[in-house]
Amino acid sequence: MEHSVILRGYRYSVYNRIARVVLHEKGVAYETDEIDPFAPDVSEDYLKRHPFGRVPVLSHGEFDVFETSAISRYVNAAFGGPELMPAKAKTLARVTQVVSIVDSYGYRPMVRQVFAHRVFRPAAGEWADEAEIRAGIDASHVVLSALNSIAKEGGILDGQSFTLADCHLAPMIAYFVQAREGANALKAYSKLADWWAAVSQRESLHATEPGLPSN
Ligand SMILES: N[C@@H](CCC(=O)N[C@@H](CS)C(=O)NCC(=O)O)C(=O)O
Repeated sequence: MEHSVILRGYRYSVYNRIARVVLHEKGVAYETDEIDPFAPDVSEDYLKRHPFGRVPVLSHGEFDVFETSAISRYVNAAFGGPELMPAKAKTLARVTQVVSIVDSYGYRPMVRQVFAHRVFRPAAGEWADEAEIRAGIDASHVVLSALNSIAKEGGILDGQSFTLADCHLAPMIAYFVQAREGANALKAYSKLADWWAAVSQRESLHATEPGLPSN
């Protein structure tokens, strides 16, 4: 009997979307369990699966895994479909580097500051802070520059190959460029902008578009 796959997460979460892109690219059928990690009443059951109370968690039968980079590697290894991790050591290092850059240095400025304050919070009818947007754009430049250097080197982020680097980066950039300041900032990094022009057309991104809240 096949074990069920359940993605437990919040529809607007960029990390949730990363996991969805990976599942989609691998052709894995899955159910969703909607969990809002910002709600005051996250259930005890969920906190047993994710003691830090973040999203997402992937459940495959009895097996639960949290941390999106672990989820994406697990899905890539456990299921058929296209291989999303390169075999060559140096290319593999670049993929893991991009996943880590996005997580450690990109998420906060690009998503929590720029996208949240310019796009999401206004859509949800919440107060937004221009200073957060400015600080987020300032901090994003070093991230975009580092990613652009990796794209320039070739091998990954070239719009033709497709790896977990694309799966992790694309949902972040998709949110970032919804802010006009984000879209303008990306233009200065031409290899990355070319990559985004190609990758934003992928079926997996269209299929996982989360939309915005309406207030
Ligand atoms: N390191 C975690 C980060 C996940 C994360 O931060 N998710 C956000 C939503 S995009 C969240 O759950 N935030 C809830 C909070 O900050 O309390 C991962 O890779 O899964």
